[in-house]
Amino acid sequence: MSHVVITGASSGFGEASALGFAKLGHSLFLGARRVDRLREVARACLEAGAREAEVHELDVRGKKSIDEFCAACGTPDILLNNAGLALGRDPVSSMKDEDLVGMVETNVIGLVRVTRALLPRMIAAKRGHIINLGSYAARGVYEGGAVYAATKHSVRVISETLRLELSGTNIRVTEMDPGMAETEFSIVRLGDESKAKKVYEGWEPLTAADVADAILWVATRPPHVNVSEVVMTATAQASLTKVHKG
Ligand code: NDP
Ligand code: 8X3
Repeated sequence: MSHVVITGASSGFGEASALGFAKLGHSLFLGARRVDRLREVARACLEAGAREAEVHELDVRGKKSIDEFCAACGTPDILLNNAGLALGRDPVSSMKDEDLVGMVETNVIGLVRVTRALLPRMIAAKRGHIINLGSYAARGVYEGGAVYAATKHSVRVISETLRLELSGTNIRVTEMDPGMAETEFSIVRLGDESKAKKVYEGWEPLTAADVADAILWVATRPPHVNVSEVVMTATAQASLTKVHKG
């Protein structure tokens, strides 16, 4: 039985992974801003077989919120740094300042602060697994995605650096880099459900369950095996800018 801490567990990959870990009988500590949604996820996790499922409000853009969450969450065997978002599709020349700051604070600063708060306990326990949600966008660029891709390139750099810094501690670090998946991601990014739906029309994107499957696979390898990076896309997605429709 492992203790699994998940940031951004109120929807998408975080929710699907929580359910997957629940089915294995693990204990869960779930964070996000939408606590009502978290409670529903926790209830489903307990029904699915989780040993425990606790929820705690978490806004990774707030240091105090991170400190309170991390004070309450115990020592993770598995830390899934999943909370993240894209805001807008504007070019650099006209992107909103709030989108710029929102993506950097959430995807980079929040991820590092959560990791920094929990690592000393994991190091003392001489075990653990950090799984960071990067993106296929950590491996290339596209117009209207400069800052989102930059934050995900940063996550990849942080994952690589952690593997060096944690050498000899018995802590594993995995970078998960999925391509386009139909979650609430595009609703958050575009601010509109019908625009979001169009992103996935006419082809079959990844689902949250597909990505959770891969997360569970890396987390269930024997302790001496570290899956460093996972790059996965829908079969129809050949690159960041090429999706086959129809
Ligand atoms: P969703 O929008 O469905 O889920 C995002 C999760 O992150 C939600 O639980 C949300 O919770 C949480 N979150 C966002 N901001 C904060 C915050 N400030 N504090 C705490 N939690 C926050 O999207 P996905 O499941 O698709 O995204 C999960 C991760 O995967 C993200 O890092 C994303 O960048 C990445 N990704 C997504 C891809 C996709 O195509 N869907 C592809 C590759 C990577 P709440 O709003 O309740 O706080
Ligand atoms: C999300 C995938 O291609 O929209 O991380 O940037 S993409």
